[in-house]
Amino acid sequence: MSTSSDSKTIAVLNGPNLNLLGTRQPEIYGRQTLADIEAMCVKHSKSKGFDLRFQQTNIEGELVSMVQEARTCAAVLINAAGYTHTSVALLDALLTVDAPVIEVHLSSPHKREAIRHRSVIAPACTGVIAGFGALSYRLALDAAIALVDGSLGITEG
Ligand code: DHK
Repeated sequence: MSTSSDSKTIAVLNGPNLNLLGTRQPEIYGRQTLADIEAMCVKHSKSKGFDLRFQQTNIEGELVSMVQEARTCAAVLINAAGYTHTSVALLDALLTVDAPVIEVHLSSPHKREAIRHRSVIAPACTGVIAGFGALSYRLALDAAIALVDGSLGITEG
């Protein structure tokens, strides 16, 4: 959890069923628990000088509220899980975030059922990192930090 100003905080928001990581279809999502992923993200972001706000909910409206509360953060990583493919409310919330937003997935949705091929939230995201299991989160943290410190040189898109 963050103890300093939000400008040095990255929010990592997780949607439904991700609390079951470790036992949920491990052949797709891996064997690491969400607590394992949080610990890895805290350690990695700390090594880069950022605090982390790591949250999970199974409830769509709570995820929308978490996005609203993250609007003052330096960057937002979001694995919206099933809501990725359905939630206009989440898209609307993410469109209010000025900071970089990175869409994250453990699996590669494009390799899976057609229903997962469309991301409703993608228009609000700077980019997407998917298919690398728990490593997706670390790669997304690095991408977010590079966007925040300007080293990517990308300001639009
Ligand atoms: C997680 C889920 O729960 C699915 O609904 C998405 C995503 C994919 C993931 O790979 O992290 O389709």
